[in-house]
Amino acid sequence: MVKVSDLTQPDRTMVMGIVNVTTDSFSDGGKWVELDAAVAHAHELIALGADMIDVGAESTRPGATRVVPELEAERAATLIKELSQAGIRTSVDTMRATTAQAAAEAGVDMINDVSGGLADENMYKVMADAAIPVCLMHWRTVQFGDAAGVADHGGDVVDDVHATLNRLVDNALDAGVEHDQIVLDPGLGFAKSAADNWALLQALPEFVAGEFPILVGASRKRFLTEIRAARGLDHGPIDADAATAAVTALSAQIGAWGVRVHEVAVSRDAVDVAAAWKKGKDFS
Ligand code: PMM
Repeated sequence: MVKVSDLTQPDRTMVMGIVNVTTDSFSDGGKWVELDAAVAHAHELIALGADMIDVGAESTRPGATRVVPELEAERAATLIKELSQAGIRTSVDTMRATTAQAAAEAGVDMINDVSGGLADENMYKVMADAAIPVCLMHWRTVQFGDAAGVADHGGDVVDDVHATLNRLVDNALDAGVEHDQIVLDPGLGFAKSAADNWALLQALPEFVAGEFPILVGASRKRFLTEIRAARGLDHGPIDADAATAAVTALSAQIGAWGVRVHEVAVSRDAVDVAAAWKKGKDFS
């Protein structure tokens, strides 16, 4: 049985590099769809300091159409098998139990479900049977698969995320997932306004002080591109890499378990800075 502690970095925040083998992810879609390119990109991210690779084979970007289940499972499992044989730790970013199952058979180390297990009635059982860590993310939506729009979080987004994550944890525990296999994620950008995202980041210390390790996924999201847009600068997803690294540094200082990022090098620098800062000593 693999536990979250097996993936935890002893003295610092864990850096998860993203490789999306999709045709339409909002920032890197289409680029890594060929297996060789995806494998090479994953190796590059590891060389730059990623601790594990999050493999996504279905985009959740607003307006995305869902990938045929068999194709998603095959794309994800093929890449995961290749990486796992090369000794690279992986997670699978999926809302489908069949894909999670295929990934588990291919040697994946963690199941990362942006629906928190709610999109597929078989997911919690697959998670429990796989006996590996799971990341349960907050996403309030009537229809999983499309992150468009801003959901009604009942007045206080922080309260809603706390309450919903608690419910997801209960679901997972009831299905047999172990307590020390659960990571939680507030789900930045998923049906949330920029104000919602900032409120959640402001509340990050509360989340980190809770019972479960916290993963932060801010990378290249629109609320970060808005910072440069407000100053009239270029503000494509890639232009948000510096803001992403700033979120990483602050999340690391607050004690987040991990960050999920596209541009690994700067975020790894940021977590190393936070670690050295905390210790008051260097890395030699
Ligand atoms: N964001 C995206 C996809 N998967 N998983 C977790 N746990 N947390 C996130 O914030 C998250 C995620 C969307 O970003 P992408 O399309 O660039 O992968």
